[in-house]
Amino acid sequence: MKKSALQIARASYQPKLPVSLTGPVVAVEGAPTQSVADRDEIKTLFPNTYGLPELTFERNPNPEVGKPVNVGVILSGGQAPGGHNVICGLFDGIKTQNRDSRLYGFLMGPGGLVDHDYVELTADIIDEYRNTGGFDIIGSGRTKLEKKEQFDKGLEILKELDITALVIIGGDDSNTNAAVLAEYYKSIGAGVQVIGCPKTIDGDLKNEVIETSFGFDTATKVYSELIGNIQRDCFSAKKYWHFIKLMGRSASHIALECALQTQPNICIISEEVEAENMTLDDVINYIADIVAERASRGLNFGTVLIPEGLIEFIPAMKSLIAELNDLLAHTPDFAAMSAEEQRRFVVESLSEANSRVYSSLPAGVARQLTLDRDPHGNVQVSLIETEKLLSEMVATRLEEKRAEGSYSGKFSALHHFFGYEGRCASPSNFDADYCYALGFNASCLIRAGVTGYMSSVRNLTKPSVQWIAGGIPITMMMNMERRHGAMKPVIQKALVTLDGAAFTKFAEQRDSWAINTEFVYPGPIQYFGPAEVCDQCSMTLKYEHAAK
Ligand code: FBP
Repeated sequence: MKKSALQIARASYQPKLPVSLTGPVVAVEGAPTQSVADRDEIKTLFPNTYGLPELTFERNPNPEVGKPVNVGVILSGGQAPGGHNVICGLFDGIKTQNRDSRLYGFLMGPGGLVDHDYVELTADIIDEYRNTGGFDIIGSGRTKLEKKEQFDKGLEILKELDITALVIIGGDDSNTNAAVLAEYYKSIGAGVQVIGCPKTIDGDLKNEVIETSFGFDTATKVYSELIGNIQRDCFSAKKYWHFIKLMGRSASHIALECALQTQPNICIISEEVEAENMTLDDVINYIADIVAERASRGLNFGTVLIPEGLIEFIPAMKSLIAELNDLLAHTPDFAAMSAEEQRRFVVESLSEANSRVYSSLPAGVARQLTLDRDPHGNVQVSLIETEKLLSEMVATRLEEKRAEGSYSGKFSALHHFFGYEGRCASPSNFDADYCYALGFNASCLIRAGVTGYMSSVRNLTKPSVQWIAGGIPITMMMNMERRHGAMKPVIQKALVTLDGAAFTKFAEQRDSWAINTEFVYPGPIQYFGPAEVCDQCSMTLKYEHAAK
């Protein structure tokens, strides 16, 4: 395969490991842990893997030679920059322990385990993928591993290949499944450890002990570059309002980080919309008022950042979607109905208030809310054109203002959606190092003999040699939530907190960004050059650390 000059140069980058992982390690146990909520239920559901201690790895002065181990690895869910480096780190880790160790990749996500679709990852293959973006080394998928039959079927191939540890690289849902699988294999004495790795560009798999998920850093840098480029064009031409939707199915971390990096005129944060109990009209008025104010100063241009998940956070929409989820989960023949029958069925079956909201939506958006959920039961918000919905409603509101005499500007809107552009980008130095460390660290968790743990690398605002490596019991991050119409144990999603350091920084400045034009142009990710350009972590991480 032909390679670009950057790919060739980048292949020889050697990711930096935390100093504790640069030689044999010993696992130091912390105190026993508890789940973040619903402790009795989680403890009952995970009798074998609940309450385990946190682990930290330190250099081992008296190492023993490691035995060879066969390990399986799965990439699960949406792509995130750095996934290949997790696998490279894992490969190098198990080979460092014993060169006869072997790594098998299950193909196209968790489905590969169930369908016995796999490839042995040899040094030749691994070397082709060092420091590259994408998940194409083994592919990814969204099959949900949740049934005993799937676990048993997977165990057959694990036994056949003599695999005694499985690493699942995924987001909150996939790591939830990893915890359930770990518990099951432990309960039947299967002799297979299960280790998770925190992946998602959305940045919503984080907590006190997992500082960030990998991929967030690179993806937000790519989007910020693009937003900066648009802002420079916008400031040059001075004639368009750009409505830019940004990925992040649920939490608004991506939009917030990009706002901090680029200083747009407007950025909507879904979590604030929910907390302030804002209606769709409130959001429209907020945007239209800023557009009108800028127009009164002769500024008929600007940028609006919109988080992909906004629609689900508008309280009336949230209640509608929750009822729809239950309704659809209990209506197996829904997919067989015609579009017209579906609409009538939904309107008649919903409660009065939700039925009214549903009927008031543009037909395309309403229909999207009833289409197939992803395997984890989520509405596929990336398919809803919120950026167009908002700009059309803003245009209507501005015409009302014009009629009232409070607006006399020009409003010409352009639309963008940034998501897929960033998910497979070549990992930033931060993600290249972080991912390699997460994978290498997973090999140490395997060596330590534990199961149901997530690979954890902390102290991330410091240079990578000072990072702290260890493991966190996944049950520690869990609570009970309603999914598919039933209560399920899941990893608690980290939403933007309105008293958090990143949001506070944004809120302090946004009124000034709205009226004055204070755009920042971050430019493309740099891989070679001064550390202050190449090795910076995300602003979210920086502000969150500074506040500790
Ligand atoms: P993960 O949570 O699996 O990392 O995926 C996140 C995401 O990139 C969201 O931002 C987006 O809504 C979704 O995946 C898109 O899914 P798909 O790749 O299936 O189109």
